[in-house]
Amino acid sequence: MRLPFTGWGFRLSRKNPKPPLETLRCKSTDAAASGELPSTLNPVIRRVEQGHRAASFKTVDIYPGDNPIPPQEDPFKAFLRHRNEPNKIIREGSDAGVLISSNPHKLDSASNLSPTILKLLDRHLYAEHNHPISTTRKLIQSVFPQPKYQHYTATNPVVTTAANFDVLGFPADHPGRSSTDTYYVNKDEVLRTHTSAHQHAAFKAMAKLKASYGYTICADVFRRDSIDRSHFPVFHQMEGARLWRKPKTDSHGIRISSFEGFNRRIELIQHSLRELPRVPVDAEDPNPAFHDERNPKQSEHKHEEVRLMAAHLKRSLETLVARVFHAAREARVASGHLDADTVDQPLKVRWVEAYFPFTTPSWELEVLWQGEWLELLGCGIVQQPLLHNAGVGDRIGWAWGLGVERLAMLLFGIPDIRLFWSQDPRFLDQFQDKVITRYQPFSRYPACYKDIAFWIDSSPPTTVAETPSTSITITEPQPASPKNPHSGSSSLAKPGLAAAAGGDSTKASPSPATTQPASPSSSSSSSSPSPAAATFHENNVMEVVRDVAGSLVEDVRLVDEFRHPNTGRTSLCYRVNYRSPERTLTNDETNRLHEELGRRLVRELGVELR
Ligand code: FA5
Ligand code: MG
Repeated sequence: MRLPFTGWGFRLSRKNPKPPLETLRCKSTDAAASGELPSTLNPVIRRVEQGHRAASFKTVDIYPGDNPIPPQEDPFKAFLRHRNEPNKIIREGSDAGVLISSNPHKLDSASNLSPTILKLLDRHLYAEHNHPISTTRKLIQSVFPQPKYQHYTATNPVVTTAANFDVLGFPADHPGRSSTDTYYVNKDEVLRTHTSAHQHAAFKAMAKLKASYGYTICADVFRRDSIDRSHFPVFHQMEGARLWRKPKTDSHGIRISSFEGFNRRIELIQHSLRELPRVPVDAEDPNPAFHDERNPKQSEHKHEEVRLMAAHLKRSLETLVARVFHAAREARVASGHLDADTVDQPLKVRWVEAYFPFTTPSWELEVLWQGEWLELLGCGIVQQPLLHNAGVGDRIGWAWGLGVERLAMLLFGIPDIRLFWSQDPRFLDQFQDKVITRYQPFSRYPACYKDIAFWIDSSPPTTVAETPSTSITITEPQPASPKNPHSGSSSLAKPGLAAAAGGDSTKASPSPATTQPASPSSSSSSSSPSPAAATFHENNVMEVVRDVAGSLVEDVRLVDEFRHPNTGRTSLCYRVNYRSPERTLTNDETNRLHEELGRRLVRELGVELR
């Protein structure tokens, strides 16, 4: 069944967008946009003071042009280029490095890349013809049509820590910066944790684009996270923004005063709002457009501007969600999974106040899907210093960022996030470009649960970084229900303050002083046990599991935790659910994996098996 939407016909200018150089290139017909992004900017540091939300926004060069080989290139980097073995950690003497997207990177003591994560680079699922991630991207882009919106993809996953965090005003102690949450290439570079890492570059590009007032960016993003059916260390995000500039002249080209310019801008936003279609969405939105303490507006912005921009942002995103869910419902009806009556029920969504360092006020959008609130996206009014630093300080506007898999799972009825990475033709052959079809499970292979228990410290007291899943309750693993891909994943919808770019704000993050980044390719190289006490973090267990068993593990959860009354030592027991989405695992195979997991946990995290 083909989607009934208009807007599918926009031109995708490059079929296989694999630019050879540092990326985030405009894929548009606008000549100004088709080259490199601007490479120089004066460093400006601005501060905005908003009570506890004080933040600093830095300007740096995110895209230093063509990344030409410097005349005096570091010999080891030259060696990496010469070896030309992409996405593989190469060691030579005391040096270690990796070639990613044709760029050599040296590793250092901050590096925590693993072979497993490196294997997942360069897949570019968002550009793979017929792939559900690619179709979902195109569906989202169709809601924000060219040429008013430029559509970008960013193939090189390595960004500077400045681009990922500093430019966006992330506080120094934000949990997203922790090495337990983020993949560090070295102390200055990370695998991007969100597409917002490219906001600054995209805003800089907008300064040159007369015909456009917004953009979308799609890319893969990387987070050291828990393991379950809706979390994978790589997933896709899509980001969008829309700006309004303050006119300097009236409709006859006659110069107007700054005051008049403000009034005209309000009229422009009003006009854009009126142009948006009204969609049949039942939206719960109990909060005001902004709230001085909880969700403040920026001092530069007028009340009316914020009210109108918030309304425009929310209606645009409700339109997006309505389109996606309409397509999902049609596919369900076509496949006999839903009767026609259910189709007519209005879609239920709710707006929740949120916090992102780079927007204020901010919100998250949740959708009621099969009885559960599911978080789809974060959004807000762009922090003005960010726009100033990108050369578009005369404009104001909104931005959003969403998880593409979250939408794709709902659209196609795909129950397990690992399936998106499958190269099994029984999966891939089910999908066609720009066609929403219901995923037909080709088989459900048996699960094999195995527990692993260990002491995490040799001497009291121990601090276990708290995560939502580290409750002490013993839970029986929930069998996956193909009808409800999100059953048991209540962490998907968490009202309250949101954490941007990973680093769940509900987690206690280890302080920088006690944070112990894994050594380069921690999983394979470290032979001396690191002290587990005080530095233990659940995400490190997840990372070892991923390295040992890759996508053969469906989920991992803490099922028991206790403190020994005499010694004060803490014991944890994790249940690892081995299940391949593509074949039956043998007992021997899972036993071998599980034993290897035990050895690696001892070696790399310094735990003591029980
Ligand atoms: C961000 O990453 C912000 N950069 C979004 C943003 C952009 C806010 C622009 C304001 C302006 P967050 O960490 O909440 O926010 O992630 C955004 C979305 O990505 C989530 O709502 C969810 O749909 C998706 N997402 C987050 N973590 C995962 C994960 N581990 N697996 C799959 N999808 C995820
Ligand atoms: Mg969030």
